[in-house]
Amino acid sequence: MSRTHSLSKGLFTALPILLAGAVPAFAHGHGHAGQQAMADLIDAQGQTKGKATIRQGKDGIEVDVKAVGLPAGVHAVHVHTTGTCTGPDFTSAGGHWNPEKKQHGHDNPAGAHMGDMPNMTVGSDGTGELRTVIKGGMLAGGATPLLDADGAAVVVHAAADDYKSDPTGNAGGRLACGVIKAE
Ligand SMILES: [Cu+2]
Repeated sequence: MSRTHSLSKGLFTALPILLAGAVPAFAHGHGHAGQQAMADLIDAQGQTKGKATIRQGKDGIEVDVKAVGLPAGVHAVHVHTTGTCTGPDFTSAGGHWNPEKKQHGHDNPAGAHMGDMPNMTVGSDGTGELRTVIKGGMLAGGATPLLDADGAAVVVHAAADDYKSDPTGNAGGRLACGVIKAE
């Protein structure tokens, strides 16, 4: 009788410690406040074209773009400097996010913009995915956060980025745009 009692008491003592140990793993998987964001991509007609998920990782900003309903082919994808997507041309999103005042493109000796990302290949089914890391980028906090006063946007272009032509990479028009919103 007294043996059973002390055993269950020991279990209840251990429970808060087990729960406390589980909290950091849970918080990491779901992002901290201000450390995760998303963007709904829309086209010139306001139709949904997929979404982007954006997280703060330890090496930079992790971007995962899942696009739907786009023309097959290779498309440039960038983070642009202003969080406004006004169709049909989406010039409202401004140029590429470029807090370090560099030139465009990873193949440009004077590059690259922080918002420069690899091209995304869209298949014949109209879907494409781009997963990349913007090295050294900060979503919030720091000297040049992505989510500053005027926000930022993800833009998918009509053509491929040549990774060197300043300032646009010859990427053509803006097919889809998504305002990045903190979650
Ligand atoms: Cu762009």
